[in-house]
Amino acid sequence: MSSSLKPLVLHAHSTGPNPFKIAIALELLSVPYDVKLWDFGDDPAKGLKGATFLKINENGRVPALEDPNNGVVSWESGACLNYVRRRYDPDGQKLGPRSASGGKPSEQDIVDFEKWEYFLLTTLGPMTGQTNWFRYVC
Ligand SMILES: N[C@@H](CCC(=O)N[C@@H](CS)C(=O)NCC(=O)O)C(=O)O
Repeated sequence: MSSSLKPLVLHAHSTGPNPFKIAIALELLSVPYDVKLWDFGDDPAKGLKGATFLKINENGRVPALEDPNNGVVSWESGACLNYVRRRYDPDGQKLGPRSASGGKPSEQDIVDFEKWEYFLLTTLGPMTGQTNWFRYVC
């Protein structure tokens, strides 16, 4: 990845698992990024529900991702991941979707990518989170 890129800012929480998905994608693509950690709660300067962070993500959750190279701000891990893919892996060489033959991905290749992406985002991630929460926290 070009060394002239300004580091992206990945907004995260020290124990929250969702921002890791974005960090993994950025690492895989060698895109430089800095992590900014926030607290849970509504502290105006440090909290996810505080005025400063709500200007970045009005939904008050991490991950959120800022790209100072073009001013794009994204949040929700799926939206962040898809932004990173489109912008920094436009041919899908590292993250996909890829075709087995090396040509342009077919509609089936794209669906095969998206079905696992959505399974991760809507099922595996949330269910794993609930299991950990109810087994270890409650
Ligand atoms: N569906 C969201 C979930 C985001 C989420 O719940 N993040 C947690 C940390 S991993 C959070 O910010 N929790 C704080 C809260 O819900 O107030 C995504 O995939 O980005």
